[in-house]
Amino acid sequence: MTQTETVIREQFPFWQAVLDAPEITKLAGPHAVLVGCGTSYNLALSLAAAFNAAGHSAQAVPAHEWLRRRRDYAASGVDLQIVVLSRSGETTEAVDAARAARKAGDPVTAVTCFPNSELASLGERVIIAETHPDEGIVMTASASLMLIAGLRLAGAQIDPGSAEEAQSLLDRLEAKLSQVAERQHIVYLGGGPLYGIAVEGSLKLQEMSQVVTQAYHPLEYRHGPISMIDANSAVVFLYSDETEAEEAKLAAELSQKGAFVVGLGGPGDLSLPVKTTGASRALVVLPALQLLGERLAQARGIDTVSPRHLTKVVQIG
Ligand code: F1P
Repeated sequence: MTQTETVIREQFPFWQAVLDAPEITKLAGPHAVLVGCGTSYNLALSLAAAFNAAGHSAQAVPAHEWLRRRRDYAASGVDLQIVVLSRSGETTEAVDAARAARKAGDPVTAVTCFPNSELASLGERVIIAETHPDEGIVMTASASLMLIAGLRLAGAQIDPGSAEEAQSLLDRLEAKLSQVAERQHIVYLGGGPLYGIAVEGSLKLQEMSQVVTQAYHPLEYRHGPISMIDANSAVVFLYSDETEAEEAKLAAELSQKGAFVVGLGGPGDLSLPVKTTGASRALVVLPALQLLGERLAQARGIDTVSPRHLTKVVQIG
């Protein structure tokens, strides 16, 4: 088993510590701006939806956008706080966003995997999600762990069976991956809290195997991107329980146009039921998408421990 796969499979015992951590309580206070880069930004996208659904107004903004173009994302004079997500706690834009917020007097909550990081030193409130020690450049276990921390900050309900279902979904998907591995164009669709996870699934695959991917809110896909679909496409459909019926019609249309549709939580050429509903479905499907990235990389003979052009931390001098 590769190092990346080992970390993906061994992440579940780490989940429990973050699920149980007594210091992670629902965030109080004004509108929350969730910032991060790469995977951490994708988590922010998913979490902003979870915050809003749980009654706390929130938005996700890439760290550099927030740092340099704040006026384009929030009207001046509006009370807000920022939640900065960064596995390393050392990413330049994330750290600078936290520093700028402190200077502006906005409360900062830091979510990171490293207690001695620069980001941790800048947070008024610091949430540590300890990750698997062997995790490499590509974020896998840490993404799930920071998602759990964020869901708890949002006050979202996390289904107690989430870890068990995530593990079972990962195994069920793995058993049927060969038809996806043959395709060269992979599309991820998900709405609400699953949109950030769709973008994250798509990023994993790009990072791990340099496959051309797309990620959209489900019904947006009909409005142009559908022109890309042919027999070379696979679609990973992250169904929302509330909108499954209209999403299933789109899935059928995509299959009919030649795509191989993997339905997580709904119908498809391969359909894998998901019991967990609401925002915690985002958590349940994430490890399966991580393994999908790794398997597709393996099928292409790519070593995901040292992915092309990537480093574990992006620090801009
Ligand atoms: C974020 C990130 C990762 C990406 C790459 C570089 O890091 O962009 O998402 O995979 O390894 O770093 P962090 O701010 O969460 O540490």
